Amino acid sequence: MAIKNAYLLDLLERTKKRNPGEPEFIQAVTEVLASLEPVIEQRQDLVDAGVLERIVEPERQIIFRVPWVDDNGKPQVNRGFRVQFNSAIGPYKGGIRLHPSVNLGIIKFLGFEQTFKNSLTTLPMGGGKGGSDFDPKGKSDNEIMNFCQSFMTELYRHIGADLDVPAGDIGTGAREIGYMFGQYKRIRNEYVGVLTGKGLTYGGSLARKQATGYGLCYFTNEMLKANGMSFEGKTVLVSGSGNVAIYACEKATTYGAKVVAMSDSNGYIYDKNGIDLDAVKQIKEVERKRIKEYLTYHPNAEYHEGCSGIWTIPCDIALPCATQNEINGESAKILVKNGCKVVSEGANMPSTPEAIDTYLANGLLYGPAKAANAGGVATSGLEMSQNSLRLSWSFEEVDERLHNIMISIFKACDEASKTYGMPGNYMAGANIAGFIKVAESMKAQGNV
Ligand code: NDP
Ligand code: 2IT
Repeated sequence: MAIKNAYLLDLLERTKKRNPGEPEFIQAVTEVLASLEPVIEQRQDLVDAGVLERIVEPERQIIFRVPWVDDNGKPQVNRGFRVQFNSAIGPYKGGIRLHPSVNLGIIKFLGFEQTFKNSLTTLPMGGGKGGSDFDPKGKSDNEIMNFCQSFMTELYRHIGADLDVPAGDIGTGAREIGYMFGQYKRIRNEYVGVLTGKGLTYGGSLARKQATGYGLCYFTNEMLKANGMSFEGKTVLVSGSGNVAIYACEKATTYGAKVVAMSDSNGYIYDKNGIDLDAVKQIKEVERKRIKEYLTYHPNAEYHEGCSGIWTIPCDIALPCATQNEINGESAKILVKNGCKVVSEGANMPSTPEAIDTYLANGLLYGPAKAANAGGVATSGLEMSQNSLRLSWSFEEVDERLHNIMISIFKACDEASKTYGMPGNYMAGANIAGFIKVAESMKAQGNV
């Protein structure tokens, strides 16, 4: 993924200098700029319009204090973020991550990726991301509500149904979105689709919960078909055991695959008979416990401490659905050695650059995050449409639209990879196809 073009190299150097201490952001920018080399060589007009300089600079970055009170009456303070990255093709759109590792660089990498992902969905959404270093683990429901209300008490002034529409991400599910929505409505005194991933009784969309995991499998299925393969009879690893992982496991199983492992940040379970997803849902969605509890349902399954060990299990298809950089070069080599043929990303940027180089050098099919996991935000876009229409569509209707969007995303990646001389490199295809729409829109709208 080395960049050779002198202009892009210089831009990358300037971006590094301007954003010190943000390795994830620089990693995401480097990957996209490297993919854009063949485009830039043909499109001096985009260089002249300053599109590249502008695309790596967020339009607005908001950092704020989030004070809240814990169950012992003790004041707590977290840091809140919202990065409004790019509004060339629509209102800012992207999730809110609640995890102790959250910092500005992580939110910027996510917002940058989101810009191209949202472009690929075919829907009119710009890129944004937010979050906090708040750790939801071990907090009571009351503490979660206190935090979410305080977070929204600042965030409300920066967002809006036609301005910026946040949603879920790590640590933010329907419960947190519900508390944030309630607080927004109370402060603004208006009932609008300002958040997506809402509960089904108050404006949420059917199939949004399933959308990222299902969409990942729809995309992967297209990629497999285009290369004469299928999910049928394949052994699959799914890392994580949160929203994306659970519904990726469900759809892969429906397609005839056998998912044998899942994980959380403490460790992974291996069940050679195939994961019992009802047990995982009970542990994770209902009880909010650790994946280790799986052994109480299936004592013959194995549990191992440490999450990266999951990649040492032999598989045909790996679906990383936990977090960034969860597959490094070494894990990628082990996957290849054990016969893995496909890596398709549910999480955002789960593969390090060394891991991606390993997939491409060994001819694996590689479904990059910004294309493969776009089903979640695409369905958020469908939730926004339903809210604007004041209608709600059936599960089947939303799921069919999602499926068609994922088919069109695969086509866009495939076609761009061929047009720019890298057939089968869906990472380059996704970066190029996502970029072109945003770049044309930025050029057309002038230097803003
Ligand atoms: P959840 O909070 O529902 O689940 C996250 C899962 O990943 C948990 O099992 C969690 O384990 C694990 N995890 C989180 N951080 C780490 C870490 N540092 N190391 C190892 N495991 C970790 O989040 P989602 O399922 O929503 O998100 C998963 C990924 O998918 C993220 O990369 C997110 O950005 C991406 N994504 C999410 C979309 C959505 O619609 N929700 C859409 C597109 C992408 P533990 O419980 O131990 O923390
Ligand atoms: O990374 C992502 O695409 C998400 N977390 C979903 C964002 C959204 O607005 O639904």
